[in-house]
Amino acid sequence: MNLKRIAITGAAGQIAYSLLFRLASGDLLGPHQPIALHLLDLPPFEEALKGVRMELEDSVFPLLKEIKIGSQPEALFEGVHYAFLIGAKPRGPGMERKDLLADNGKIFVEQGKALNRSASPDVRVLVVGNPCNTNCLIAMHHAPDLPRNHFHAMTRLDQNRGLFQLAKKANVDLREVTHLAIWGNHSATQVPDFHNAKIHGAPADKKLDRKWLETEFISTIQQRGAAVIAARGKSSAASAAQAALGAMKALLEPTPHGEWFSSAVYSKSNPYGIDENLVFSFPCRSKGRGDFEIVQGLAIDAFLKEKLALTEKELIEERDLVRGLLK
Ligand code: NAX
Repeated sequence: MNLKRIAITGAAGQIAYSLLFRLASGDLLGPHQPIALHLLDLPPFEEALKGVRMELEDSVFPLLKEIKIGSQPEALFEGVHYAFLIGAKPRGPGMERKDLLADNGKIFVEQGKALNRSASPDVRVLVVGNPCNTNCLIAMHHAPDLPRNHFHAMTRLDQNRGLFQLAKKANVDLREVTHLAIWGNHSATQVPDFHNAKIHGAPADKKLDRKWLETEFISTIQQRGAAVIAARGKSSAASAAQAALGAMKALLEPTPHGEWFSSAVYSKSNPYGIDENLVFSFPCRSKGRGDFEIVQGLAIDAFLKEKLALTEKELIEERDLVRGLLK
């Protein structure tokens, strides 16, 4: 079997530390697919990457045939089939959102160009580093030779958080909660769609108190990242790695009939009237092998429509703030 190459940026960071060992053990591509891991971080972290490489080696994963480490995106993205773009600068004290957008945006200009030049043409890209929707828009803009539908930003963790809260409230097994889509931005304006979500196959808003869904449920999901930081002193890491795996895996396997998953994708020609030049989270369905479509024809009730407008507005504002990086 041909080697599949997987790039991970921010590879010395905490999400990567939870992700790499699972990739190496076959959690993404299965127990027969040999892989190479390409680990990218900033120059001061190359030493730390050596340590990560030693640990991967010492884990004796039979599927892991090669490990590359470094800080040059173009060299590290060479021939990669999957790219997890996790590395980004955290928001520092006193830093405004627009500063974070500008700083991190520059990273994704460089990485988009590098993917365009050296990744495999069928590469699938998942942007995790925040603000992930707009970073993804920037990366795809600078990779004009790669199809835009090969780029995703991660809202899978929000979906997973929502599934858990619905199952807990309804007191049902996690597997009984399905069809939960997240719309819009991976931020506090995101819209967890309880109207189309199902519990035991019936609409969640028929099974649970509508007031709870509109208030506590939505705000718990929107604020969950902050709640983890407040409790743990660090942002979500293992759950983010689990979500990143789930997000990429969802693209590779055909979605079971009638179901969907959330992913933030290019909004061109979307069937919901959202601005057509954003990376916006929609319910998606995979045809397998990395190809997907946006699920059409879902009913959006008046409450959710209003929320959708807010998250769309926020993404348009983010795009305006990085206008200079989208030339
Ligand atoms: P860490 O600070 O532990 O690690 C980030 C790593 O990225 C560091 O090692 C840093 O040196 C590296 N890095 C920075 N700039 C880089 C560049 N230009 N090229 C390569 N590497 C670079 O952060 P971690 O907790 O792993 O989080 C990483 C990112 O994920 C953050 O932006 C975070 O906000 C984002 N998240 C996104 C989530 C999502 O659902 N989309 C959820 C989890 C997480 O908050």
